[in-house]
Amino acid sequence: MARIPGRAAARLYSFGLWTVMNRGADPFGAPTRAALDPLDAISGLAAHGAGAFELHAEDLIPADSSAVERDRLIAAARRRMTETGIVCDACGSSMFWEPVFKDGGMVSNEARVRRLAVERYQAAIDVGHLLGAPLFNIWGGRDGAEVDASRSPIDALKRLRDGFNELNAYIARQGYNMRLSIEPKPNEPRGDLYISTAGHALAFIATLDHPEHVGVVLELAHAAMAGLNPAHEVAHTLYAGKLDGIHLNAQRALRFDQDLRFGGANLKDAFFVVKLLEDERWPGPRTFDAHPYRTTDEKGIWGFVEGCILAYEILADKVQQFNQDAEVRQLLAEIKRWDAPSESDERRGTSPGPIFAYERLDHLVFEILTGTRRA
Ligand code: XLS
Ligand code: MG
Repeated sequence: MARIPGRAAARLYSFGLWTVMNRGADPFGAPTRAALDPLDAISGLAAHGAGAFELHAEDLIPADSSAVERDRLIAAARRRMTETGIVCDACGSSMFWEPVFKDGGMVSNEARVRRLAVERYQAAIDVGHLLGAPLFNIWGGRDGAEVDASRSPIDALKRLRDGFNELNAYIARQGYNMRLSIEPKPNEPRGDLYISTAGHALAFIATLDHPEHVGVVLELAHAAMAGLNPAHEVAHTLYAGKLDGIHLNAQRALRFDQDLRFGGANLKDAFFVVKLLEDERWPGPRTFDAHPYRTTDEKGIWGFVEGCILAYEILADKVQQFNQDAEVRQLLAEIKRWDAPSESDERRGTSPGPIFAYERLDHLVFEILTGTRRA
């Protein structure tokens, strides 16, 4: 739980281990920070306000580790978790990083690589289970096309369907108490991914053998990369009862994956996502998936962590302020009045209807967000 001095510890905040282990590299520059040990990432997160963490199995256990090494690292992580009280809320795999998966994992044109991808996911699912993760989240970072002539997108979707069905069957066979989720994203950064938005993910899930076991992890930056309204993306997954996780960060629209700290861009979008999660009392962890700036040093990482959490807390306070503001309430009540049919409706026919006070309402959001509202 959040342990930042002076702030309530009411919400469960989570970070991907890869966020604090990120070394500041980007497509045009080498790392600017030393590598952080995954066990220190776990303790550091616990000490700086996070109550949970998410990981790629490979963040903790390098891909070529022996079984003995794997067990040793899992035992060490579990010890850190017991010592600090932090829990693991989701696991995944970063196989997309490795050259063998350059043409995709479960969509690769090589049957051998597709098999390897499923086996790697199964091994990562085992790691998640041993760390107590209730969710296995798949972001298929290479499951897209740089060259559309290379395969039919329908074949790619069928391969993904078969892969997800097999993973679901594996979880059931093992008796794990774990759901699967898909994290959509439009591109990475040169290939177009097949499962690009919340809508794609929801439609795809409906084609699986057990759609009831599969949900969506929605990332704000991914919605912004597609030029979409992140709050509407979150709303679709909530409406479908499928929001299994949220990745909070910031991103300017239609750019490559920036993964800016939460609050680092598009304040209003962030506000309306927080408003939705808070108003709907969504019970899941508030997970951050962002990278400290390239100019941040090893110590600065913890300021990044606290900053993301504080940004959420501040926006949650703003949501409360908005919901309690007398003028906002009055304007919303006036709008609501028109929701019920009335006897005069027939007389009004197709007249253009009332002038809603949207200009004022929108300005009030601005005043609340900028801290200039005096009410
Ligand atoms: C990348 C994704 C990734 C997932 C976890 O863009 O956001 O970090 O969240 O694999
Ligand atoms: Mg993410």
